[in-house]
Amino acid sequence: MASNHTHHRPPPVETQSAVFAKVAALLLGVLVAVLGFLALLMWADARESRDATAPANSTPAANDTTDHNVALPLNSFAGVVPENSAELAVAHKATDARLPALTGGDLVKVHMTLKDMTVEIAPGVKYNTWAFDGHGAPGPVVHVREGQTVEMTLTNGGAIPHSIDYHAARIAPNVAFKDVMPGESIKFRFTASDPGVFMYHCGTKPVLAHIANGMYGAIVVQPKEGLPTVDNEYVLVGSEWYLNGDGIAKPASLDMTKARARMADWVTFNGYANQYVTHPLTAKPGETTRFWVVAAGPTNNVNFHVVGAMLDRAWVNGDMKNPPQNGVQTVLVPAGGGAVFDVKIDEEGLYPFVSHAFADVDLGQVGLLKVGNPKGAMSH
Ligand SMILES: [Cu+2]
Repeated sequence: MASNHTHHRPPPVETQSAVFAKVAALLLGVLVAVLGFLALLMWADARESRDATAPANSTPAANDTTDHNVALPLNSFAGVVPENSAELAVAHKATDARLPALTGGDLVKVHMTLKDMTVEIAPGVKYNTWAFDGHGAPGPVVHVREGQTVEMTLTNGGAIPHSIDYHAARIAPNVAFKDVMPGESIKFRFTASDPGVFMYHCGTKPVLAHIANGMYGAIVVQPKEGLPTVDNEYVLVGSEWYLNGDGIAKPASLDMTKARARMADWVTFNGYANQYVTHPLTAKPGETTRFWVVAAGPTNNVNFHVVGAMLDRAWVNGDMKNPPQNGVQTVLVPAGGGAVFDVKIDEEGLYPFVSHAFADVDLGQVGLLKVGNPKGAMSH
């Protein structure tokens, strides 16, 4: 009876916990094995995606984007220009900032050809861009009216895959914004259903490199019912440049490490440092000037401000379905965003327009609105 009793007695506590310990050890072993395997998979995946961010071919410019050198300090070429930079600035033909005219009809055909080209981004400073044939960086301003259909044809005349992403489009990006191989073209249509000013850019990975190399521009969509009539309309695309050399003796290319570190060498309106200081935009006293501003980045915002004036009407974020703000000093245009500003100036003078993040002014993101013919103003 006693043995029976013993037999039927539940195992002693010690035995139970020993079994539990064995099971736990076994489970732990399995867990470690599974985690180890997962870690291996993640490592392989990371390796693969890192390789995938590298462009397919190996042009020198493309190689720069795979440079994983993160040694500090990074070399800055901010403000480095040749001795004759003042003459070069005067000789440089400023990008025409005037808003191009609208075209009639329901369909607006736009054809852009991408091209690897060397451009000047500051006086005597050359840079190897991936940009737009006939324009450099930024690309051409597209100007349409709300409701018009845009038929976009993109031809890739560059050496690696590129694409075009329109922020003004409601469209499946995997179809319309897909990569276009060198020598090939893509065509797609979208209806400009939202008024404002929008960025377009290459969306091929790594996007940071493609935008930093000059693949961006602006599309203006006029609201159907129109905006108040103004006297002058200018388009300003803000962007910054990250250089692997000073670009003077030989053209600079992208320094991807500096782009990641947000360490710009030059910051510009319409692709060239200080160009509208040397060649000011113009208005007459009493006129209203409209600025269509896009911050292309790749990373920097534009904190738009006109010194000595007010933003009389500010369509913040390019929102035209609501009334504009009135009499404001500075408005943030976020990277990848746009905004529209009407500025009425009565008094003759030189009025700087800036990004009020002054590190960017220091690197070239400043221009002048010359109102009337103020004394001491440059004649050109
Ligand atoms: Cu691209």
